[in-house]
Amino acid sequence: MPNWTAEERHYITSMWEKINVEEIGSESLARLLIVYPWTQRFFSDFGNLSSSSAILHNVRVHDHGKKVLNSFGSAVKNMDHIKETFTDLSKLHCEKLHVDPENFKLLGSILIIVLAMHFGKECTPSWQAAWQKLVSAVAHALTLEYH
Ligand code: HEG
Repeated sequence: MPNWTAEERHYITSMWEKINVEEIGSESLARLLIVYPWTQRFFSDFGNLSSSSAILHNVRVHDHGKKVLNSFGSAVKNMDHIKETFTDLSKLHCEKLHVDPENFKLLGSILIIVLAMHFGKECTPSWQAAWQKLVSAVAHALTLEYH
């Protein structure tokens, strides 16, 4: 797991405090489902996912996006113990949900794009480097219980 510089911790925690988890979480999950449509197969019981607008307005997508980003927030709060934080979720995604771990990376890059759209000029290259490191660490931690 990564070592964090004071600057990286700052970029991550200060932006996290400003994030509207429901808004950013639901937009990120909706974009994942729209941009990479094969990811829809994991959410076949979520109702209407037949168009971009259906996905963007789907209440189950909103709820789940919020849940995923809140869980992501536990990485922000436990930056020095990211592996341990995701042990149970890694087991769940492997054994019960059968999610291909490649998708964790896709969601991470989408989250960075959504943050960049919301926070604009605040998202400097150094900001991006710190967040990229965080989303990679989370994606990696989520793969550790895969077998
Ligand atoms: Mg996953 C459930 C977190 C990526 C598919 N995901 C969950 C849950 C959490 C979570 C907290 C609820 C677990 C529970 O009910 O105990 N997911 C999580 C994180 C990330 C991630 C932190 C990556 C950053 N998930 C992810 C991706 C997919 C996926 C990329 C598929 C493309 N997750 C998935 C599904 C469920 C969860 C299908 C069950 C949803 C349901 O039926 O409610």
